[in-house]
Amino acid sequence: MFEKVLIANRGEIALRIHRACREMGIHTVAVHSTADADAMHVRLADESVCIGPPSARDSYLNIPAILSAATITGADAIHPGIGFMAENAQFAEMVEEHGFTFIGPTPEHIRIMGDKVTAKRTVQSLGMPCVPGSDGPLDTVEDALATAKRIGYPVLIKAAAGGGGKGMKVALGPEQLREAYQLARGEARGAFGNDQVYMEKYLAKPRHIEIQVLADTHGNAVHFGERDCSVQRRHQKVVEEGPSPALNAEQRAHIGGIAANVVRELGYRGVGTIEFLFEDGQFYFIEMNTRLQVEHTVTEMITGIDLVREQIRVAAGAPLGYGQDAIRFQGHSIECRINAEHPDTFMPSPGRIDGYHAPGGLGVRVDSALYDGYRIPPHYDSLIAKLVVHGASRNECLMRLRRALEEFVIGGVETSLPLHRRIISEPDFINGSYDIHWLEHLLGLKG
Ligand code: MV4
Repeated sequence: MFEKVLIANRGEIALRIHRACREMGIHTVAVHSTADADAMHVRLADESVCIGPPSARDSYLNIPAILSAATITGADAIHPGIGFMAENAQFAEMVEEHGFTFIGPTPEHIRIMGDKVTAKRTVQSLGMPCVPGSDGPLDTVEDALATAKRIGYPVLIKAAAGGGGKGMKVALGPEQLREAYQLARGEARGAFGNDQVYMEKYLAKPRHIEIQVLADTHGNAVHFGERDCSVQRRHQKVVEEGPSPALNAEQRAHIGGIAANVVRELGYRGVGTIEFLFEDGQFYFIEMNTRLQVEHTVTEMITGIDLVREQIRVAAGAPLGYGQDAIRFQGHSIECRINAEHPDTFMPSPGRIDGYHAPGGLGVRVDSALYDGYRIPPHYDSLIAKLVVHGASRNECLMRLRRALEEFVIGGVETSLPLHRRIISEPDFINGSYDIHWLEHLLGLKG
């Protein structure tokens, strides 16, 4: 096992990784920008290294600075956390070249899944159900028109280098498609330096359901069930829950079995998330994320398994040591992502925390690096806390979440706490009847 892990991240996720390391007897190294000198992840780590100025580009994305910090502190392994370096194949490669272990998949697997066309081809060939669409990239507008004729309108043009919704264009008919095709290519070139696009049948009202997977380096792979992440705004997840109110045990075992099988066949290692659209009882693969996710906590609450610990164990070469049968799903969990942002405009609200009280009690977990007097820097994303609640049933979970949101006090900055109190009081949310457009409709962003 590793003796020392460098955590190449900040905020609540750096703290989350530090906690797993501590419980495994592993020493931790924090890295931080000058803006994060007083951050909780820096305070708690055994050692810390300043890696640059506030701008993420010059600090948390500064590969030479991170590798130098690992060298001077004698770390064995580097955990990239979420965002920043987590899905950067070149970083993973350089980490290994410098003699450290990258706590994550191989650079090859990161690369395959980073190109959405290659990802889809690869998993489809291994039996994954995918959205009907083009067989690879679209080379010409004629190619696009012929594919749309075959699969039927409406269609969606997506960027191969995209993901997370960037550079998507819907077309309802051939006229619109000509325009959407050119627009999508131009936007993709501008945003990613890669104008490759592909086509899918457009699903109008799907849910976003994702399967958590884990594989070791000995040919074992399991799934940990699903999370329903349909409650989102502008591709930012707001509330996640597991199990999905839309699935039964049979559907879960079916898609989970396929997901575990695909990662086993791929020779994948580490944790991963396979994202699906779910409509009319059917699953359609859209993307695979080759990293830990913010909402991994929901899965931890219903399985009782520490996913960061598992991630570190398999990176060190340990076998899983259990099979699918050992993974049991108990009760229900809901996570609220709490951002420092204005309730009406959703603009970031950095500043000094003045008055902080986190809820507690049975079944209540708060993952946050906040403390009273902490200054939220304006340079990074606005996630400041995750409130994750567990209950024996979905109803118990909702009742507990309501009281936890009542207790939560974060003074000094604007937060999304009021939005969460509103969401969980909505009859549609209480009934579990929502799709990926539900929150934006509620907020009046769409017709
Ligand atoms: C889709 C879709 C409808 N049909 N693909 C957006 C993010 C990217 N990961 C995939 N996305 C979508 N792909 C087909 N064929 C609708 C979306 C989509 C979406 C998906 C998941 C969560 C939120 C979303 C919000 C808008 C659109």
